[in-house]
Amino acid sequence: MVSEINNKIKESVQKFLEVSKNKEIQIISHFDTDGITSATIMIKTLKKLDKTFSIKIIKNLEREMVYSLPKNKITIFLDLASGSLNHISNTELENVFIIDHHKINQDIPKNVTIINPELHDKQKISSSGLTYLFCKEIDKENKEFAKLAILGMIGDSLDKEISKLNNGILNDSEIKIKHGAKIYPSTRPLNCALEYNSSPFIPGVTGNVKGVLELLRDANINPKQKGYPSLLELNKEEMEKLVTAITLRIPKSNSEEIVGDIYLLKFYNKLEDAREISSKINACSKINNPNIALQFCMEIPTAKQKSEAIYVKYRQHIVSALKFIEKTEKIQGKGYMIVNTKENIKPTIIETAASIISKSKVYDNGTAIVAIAYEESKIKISAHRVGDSGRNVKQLLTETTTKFQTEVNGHEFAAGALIDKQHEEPFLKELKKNLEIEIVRV
Ligand SMILES: [Mn+2]
Repeated sequence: MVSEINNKIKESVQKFLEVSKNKEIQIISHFDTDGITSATIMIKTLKKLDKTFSIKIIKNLEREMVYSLPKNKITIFLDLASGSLNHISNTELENVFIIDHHKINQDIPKNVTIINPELHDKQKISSSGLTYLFCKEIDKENKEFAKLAILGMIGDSLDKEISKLNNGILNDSEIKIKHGAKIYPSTRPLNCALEYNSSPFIPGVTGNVKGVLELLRDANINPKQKGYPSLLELNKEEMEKLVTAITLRIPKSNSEEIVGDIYLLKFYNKLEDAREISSKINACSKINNPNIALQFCMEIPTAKQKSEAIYVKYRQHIVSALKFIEKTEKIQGKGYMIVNTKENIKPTIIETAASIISKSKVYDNGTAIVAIAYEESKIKISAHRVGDSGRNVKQLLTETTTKFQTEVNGHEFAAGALIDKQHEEPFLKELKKNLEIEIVRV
């Protein structure tokens, strides 16, 4: 049976091919892995069609930006814009295409063609997956881009949904799947993988060489002549022992968080762990430069070393940030933990570190984690909620920052804000007060 969204994709492709004849195209995509992979699929497809296009990678779609776009081009928004339809309906952009999976905030304006599962079956699929289906509808040969769709799925933490996709992406992608501990990269020696791995975050092991060696000893995995084996080289018994040793160090975890599918794909002609590639794209884009992330994603030779250098640094920053948070003084109470890292953690890293901590099983479900870092004359606040229920951290930050004139971004389980450093003390006071009075809603 052909699903509703498939029909929508077919229709949209027909319309796109019609209206884009002899017209320039502008692509605007999000700066995370899903956005970058979506953009790459689109760029490669348009190149094959010999179209003229430009590309912008952005963090947020701001009103001014939408207004500043040339009106007579074909505009394609990828992995964003579903929540900005109000801005788009007020512009005179002639032809807008949106491929996205975020929440839709209003009726679809006349100038917009939108592909979004929120309007159909609400299937959990990344924008890269949708962009892939769109581009494969343009040309079946575009099957070669399926692996990019998978990387985007992983980037958006939709790994568990990959095996449920019933639209051929997985088959098209020629990805190899293995089962085992989700420590990545599974292709490199285990001691290195464990030291820099942060999802799952293993207390006493992540970022701790001594802890890594102890864990490997407990699992009875010993170095061979050329060093420790990679995860992929383990036999069944060794894998089981490794999983047990990890589980013992994260007692509150459930097995799904430790064990799962490992995805292997060819990248720059080498078999690589998809989690590693996805994480590298994310790091390059967010920490350094979205252009390098795009070039890496397109497997352009000159981008390989550059991206590796950025990624190595990024992982070191993350690991030392986690170590710092583990050791430093925290403000803790019932259902919350506040950590003010001041100038010790880079503002570009704090959000990722807080997110890892919130997923780490070190804190109980429902706990609100608020991490703070200095960003020049401002302080950056990143709030996360552990698990599926508990405080709405966006609401918490919104209520706490009303006096300090700022905008809170995010959702109920992860939110962020930037306020002037002069408000640091009053903010912390207000935050503590709000955390103390708010009763966890079940
Ligand atoms: Mn996405």
